[in-house]
Amino acid sequence: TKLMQSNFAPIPELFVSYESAQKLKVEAADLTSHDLTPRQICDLELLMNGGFNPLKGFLSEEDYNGVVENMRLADGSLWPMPITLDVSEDFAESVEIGQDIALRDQEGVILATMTVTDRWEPNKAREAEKVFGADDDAHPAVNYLHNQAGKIYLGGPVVGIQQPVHYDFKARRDTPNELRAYFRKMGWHKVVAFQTRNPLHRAHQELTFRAAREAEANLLIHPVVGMTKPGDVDHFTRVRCYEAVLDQYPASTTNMSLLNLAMRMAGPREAVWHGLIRKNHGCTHFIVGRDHAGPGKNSAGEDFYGPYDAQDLFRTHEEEIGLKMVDFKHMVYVQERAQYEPNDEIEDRDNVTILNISGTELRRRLAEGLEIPEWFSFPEVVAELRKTKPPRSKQGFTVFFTGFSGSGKSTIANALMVKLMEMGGRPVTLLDGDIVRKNLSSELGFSKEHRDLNIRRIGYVASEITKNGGIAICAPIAPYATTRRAVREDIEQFGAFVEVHVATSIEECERRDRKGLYKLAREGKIKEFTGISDPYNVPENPELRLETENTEVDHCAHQVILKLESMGLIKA
Ligand code: PPS
Repeated sequence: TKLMQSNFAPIPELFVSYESAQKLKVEAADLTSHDLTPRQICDLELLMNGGFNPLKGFLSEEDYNGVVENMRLADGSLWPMPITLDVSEDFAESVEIGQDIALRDQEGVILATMTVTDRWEPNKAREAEKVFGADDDAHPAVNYLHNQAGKIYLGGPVVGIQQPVHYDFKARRDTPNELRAYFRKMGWHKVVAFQTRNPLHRAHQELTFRAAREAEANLLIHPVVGMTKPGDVDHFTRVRCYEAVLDQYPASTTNMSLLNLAMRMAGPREAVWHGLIRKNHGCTHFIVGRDHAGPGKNSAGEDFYGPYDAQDLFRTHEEEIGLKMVDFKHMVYVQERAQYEPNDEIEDRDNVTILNISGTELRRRLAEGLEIPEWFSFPEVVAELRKTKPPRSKQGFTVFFTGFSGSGKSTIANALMVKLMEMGGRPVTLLDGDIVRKNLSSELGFSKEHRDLNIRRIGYVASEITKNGGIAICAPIAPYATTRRAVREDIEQFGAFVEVHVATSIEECERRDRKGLYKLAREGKIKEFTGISDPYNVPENPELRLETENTEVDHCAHQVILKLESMGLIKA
């Protein structure tokens, strides 16, 4: 095997000099501007600082086709991931080939200019199949491709003006050349990089120690802080966890640096891409684990890739990547020996106790506030995770009542609020239909568009309350199932969403007619009245359905309380 040595020489960046950048900034005021998406900002940062070397800009059509079809740029060099500037059709039509455009961040700060050499409509289904392995929206990057990315791609060389600004963990962010300079200064000739998007526990520490020992290399913990898999622990929490673990490593042999990469979860191709990126950052070795950058299950409930596909593809291209792979051993805890060992190397497995806590099990224990043993993780890491993810009984949540006007939503919601306030512990906000229409949606009527807007506003406020640990009780009619689902998705990022269908029949509501509105609706004096002259989609799978006829309000509210208890949201 060829001896790998870290490359100290700087790699090419796409930045112009400070003086030229100042000049360009002024000149660019007249250019057509593209506002970069968060993912494009991540891509641009690594394009400009050399992390994506040899790319000189967003891919041209020819390079794109080569990358999609056989992981190669038009000049033959290995590149597995399409780095593309997706834009809307309208924007694409507004630019001409050969034109320079300004690439701006979301505050309008100019980061780069790009000469548009290519504009095309990609075959997204093909891209999904070839790059991500299946045209299936259950894959986060395929979902992004179809449902978020613009229809048209623009390609062309980029001139870097400035790095995207980061306000967090500045001292821990390094460009490839900064890391190369660091390795040079420290005299590190071999460096093994560990890619991660998860908090580090004892098993990871053991495996990184082993990797460094095996490769006789220094260690770079290189976590991704750009974009990872939806639902991951946020990077702020993770970096605090990494900082805590870093104290457990010998300081002179290990470093940690944050990588502002937007991951695609593309398994094998992603592993090769990660390798090339680490090579650019001056590393010589790279740890590839089981199911590297795995996207989870496809829509049929199966894995997108085999557990070792990433290792296989990496191995095939190892020479060309220019980085040696250190393959991840699945580490498990052997109780009798009080240490971690590679699962496949335990010979006396029938005579020892092998312990392991999966990611799913860890999340369950955090959600339920259960013990996380010391053999599994570090107390500091567990403390950080518990702060971010308190047990469900301390998290915020939303109770969302839906039903006809006069069904009893408000009355039950009110009773529920009082009961929750009696218990105490979390602030409670009632977003009743009428209150919202007065304070948030006073200009709206009852067309489908207006009702949707009204419900989305309620959902937004409820999601903020939930995020901040409070209880939101919503009680609008919310007649459309798709809108309710959208609100559910907004809220479930932060806490539980409990849909309660107040199933009072339209006949009963009309019989009660508390506000006299049904009479007016029948007379045609109120148009688009839900249940009379406007639709109501009955919830198919609400967390709870309440029959109110012949049932006391108090009892209805109590049923909600019981539901919340059974979901672990409140303690009995
Ligand atoms: S929606 O569809 O969810 O936006 O409706 P919401 O904000 O809950 O408002 C419903 C209350 O407005 C009164 N109202 C009407 N309801 C339904 N259809 C029409 N056309 C209408 N016009 C006025 C009605 O009193 C509802 O109050 P609740 O508390 O539901 O009885």
